[in-house]
Amino acid sequence: MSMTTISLIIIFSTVLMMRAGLATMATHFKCRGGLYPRSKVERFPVPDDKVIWGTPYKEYAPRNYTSPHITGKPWADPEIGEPDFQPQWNKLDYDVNRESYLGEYAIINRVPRNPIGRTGIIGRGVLGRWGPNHAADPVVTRWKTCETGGIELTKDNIPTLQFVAIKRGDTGEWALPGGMVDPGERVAAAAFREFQEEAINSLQMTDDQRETWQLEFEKFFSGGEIMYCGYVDDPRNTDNAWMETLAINFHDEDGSVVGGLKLHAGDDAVGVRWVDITPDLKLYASHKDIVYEVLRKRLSMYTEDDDDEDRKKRG
Ligand code: RP5
Repeated sequence: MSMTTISLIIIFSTVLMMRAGLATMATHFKCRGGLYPRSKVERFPVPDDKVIWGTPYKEYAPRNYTSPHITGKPWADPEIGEPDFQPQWNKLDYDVNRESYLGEYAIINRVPRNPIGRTGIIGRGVLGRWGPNHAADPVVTRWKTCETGGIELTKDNIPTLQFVAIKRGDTGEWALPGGMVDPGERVAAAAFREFQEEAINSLQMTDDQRETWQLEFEKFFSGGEIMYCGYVDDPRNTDNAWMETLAINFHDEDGSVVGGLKLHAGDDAVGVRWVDITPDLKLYASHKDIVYEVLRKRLSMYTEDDDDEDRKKRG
């Protein structure tokens, strides 16, 4: 067996192991049990076999909790039943996207129902929108390099993919530098904006600095590839409000564009760094599944390019 074949086998079995996968993202692990974030509200216990709505759970009596902090916020919906609030569920409601990537969600007693199942709490918690709350997640990647500048290979001849992670101010967990899509905003634009705010601290830049940064990186950030769109197992989800995201991978194959980026945590982030994508990675919500998916795709493209002469010279 050639070295390339052995590497291929190791790469694919590594990825399979790491891929508890996107399937597990579409269920509740992090938004079930314990205290609801930033509150003293206990979620009603939901055993594994009672998550899906199709399984009867007569005793189910979740508390109703909507954080007082979201009341009146421009990014938050009013309460259901308020006379001026006539939401168009499952549609683009003027500039608020109330469509779910998962298809049509049910409206029960005038309130959207979480399409994945029970979370142990009703209301909106700290989420602004009833139903889907849309986010965008940039996954900025490069290959890990060695001192000579070439791609570093493990003893099994596998390259290590790195991505830009931020440390969230609210939970202290490492996460993708994503954020909410503003009403009317394009998702790709939101991903680029969030990266600038959280990983580059563009909010603290002068106008000139921002303009120079944008000129330099706009081309790179216009070439992203969608890697995932769908549900996020976010600890803030409730039975009536949940996170969905579109994750876009911006990959710097030879590390020449963003490889040398100066990272500065900004906005809601308290830390930022390049992180190796390894099997023991721990990330916020279901971000681990997203980065594993990016790794799977990048490694399969890397092996397709295995005969790339330039790369061999670089390595
Ligand atoms: C996650 O929450 C999304 O994947 C995205 O990373 C993030 C958006 O929420 P904020 O960071 O704006 O709180 O579900």
